[in-house]
Amino acid sequence: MSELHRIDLMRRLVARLSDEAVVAGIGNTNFDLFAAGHRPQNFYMLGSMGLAFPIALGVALAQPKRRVIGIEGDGSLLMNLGCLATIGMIAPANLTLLVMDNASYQITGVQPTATARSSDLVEIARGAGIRRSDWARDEDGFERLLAAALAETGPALIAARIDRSAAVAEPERDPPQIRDRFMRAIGSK
Ligand SMILES: Cc1ncc(C[n+]2csc(CCOP(=O)(O)OP(=O)(O)O)c2C)c(N)n1
Repeated sequence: MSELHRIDLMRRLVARLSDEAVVAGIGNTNFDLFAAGHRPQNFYMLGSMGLAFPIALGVALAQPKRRVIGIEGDGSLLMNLGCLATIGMIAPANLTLLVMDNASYQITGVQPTATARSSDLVEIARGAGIRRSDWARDEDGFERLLAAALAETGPALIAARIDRSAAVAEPERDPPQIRDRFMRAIGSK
């Protein structure tokens, strides 16, 4: 499996978006989502690991007609694997999960995570009941999986092994503003 370029993948995702809500986790996932093109329907989780997928699940349930995408790093997802079982059980049709796996806790010093040695987050997600869980093995595979996930009945999880290139931009650290702007953009405020 090749190592994909993080920001390139995020740009490919953002290029496909229209009115989807996107919830990105702490770390490079939210830096890259912002860098690839800010939109008010983006929610940037700050401070706590492992909350992108649970928040995305909540938005997906509250707005079943809207497509919702959650993006999480491997370190953050490993901290909160139980959310995969909840998502597998509830199986929201409008939810797509993206795992950006750089096999490390990069922003705190590149300490290796369990995916560097022994864990496979796609296998874990399948075991948790998210049957449509796949590795994007290259850029074309990523595009194909993403197109299918956004068009078909979910949930679906796409994971990519990514590089550790430096972030090029960061969202403003203003949680109330991020929350209010997101809620207005999805019509819930
Ligand atoms: C509950 C909790 N524990 C620890 C931290 C410190 N911390 C912030 S980001 C981070 C690493 C995140 O790793 P990952 O999700 O893989 O993202 P990456 O940095 O690799 O982009 C850690 C350990 C935190 N913010 N919250």
